Amino acid sequence: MRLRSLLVLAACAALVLVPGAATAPVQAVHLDGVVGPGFTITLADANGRLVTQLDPGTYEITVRDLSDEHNFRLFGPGVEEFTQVETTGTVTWTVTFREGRYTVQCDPHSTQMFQKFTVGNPPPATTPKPPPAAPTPKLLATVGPKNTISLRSAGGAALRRGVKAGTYSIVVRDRSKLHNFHLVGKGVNRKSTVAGTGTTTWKLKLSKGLLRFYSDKAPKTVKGSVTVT
Ligand SMILES: [Cu+2]
Repeated sequence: MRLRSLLVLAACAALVLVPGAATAPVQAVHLDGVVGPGFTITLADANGRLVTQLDPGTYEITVRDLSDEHNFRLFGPGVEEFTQVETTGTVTWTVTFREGRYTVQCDPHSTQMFQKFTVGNPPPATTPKPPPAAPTPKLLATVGPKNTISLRSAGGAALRRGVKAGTYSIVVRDRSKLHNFHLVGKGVNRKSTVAGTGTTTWKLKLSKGLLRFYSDKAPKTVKGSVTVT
């Protein structure tokens, strides 16, 4: 027992005393990349585990490109390495990863053949939010109560300068049992019923041109128009 301890101690002392041992470069961690022969691409560590997170540092990566219709690309902060699509073969890259996000992908099939991993602890990836969809502008269509008809802005203003082409929610208020609201324009032909009253909303696409509206009971007198620009 004592002898063995002494031997271990001696061995340790010998290691420490090896000239240059303290300054020898740190061995690069080895990783394995494979693409093909089918639609698969992987980057794994020495134990065969898919790489999801690594420490910053230098890595030696052996890539086997097994397909002439796929390639292996590795990119991220400070790193851009790739094999050719048309060729197969094995290549070894020495790369230095720093904190950030890295991607392995096949370029022709980058949406289905990829693997992402982080190095260090980068801040969470932020996906820019799409701008909120603009609300559909409203127009107010009114017929009645007497022999009146109008198409106005949502706020009730007259549309003297017309309206811009686009999709609108048109709130139709039919307040007369004698008239209806009939809207006619390029690609538009909608009407409420003459006898009925009430409020409905039409979602319509208004194209450039003249937009006419009238009561089918009195189209010559109960009428109006707005220009779509
Ligand atoms: Cu591919």
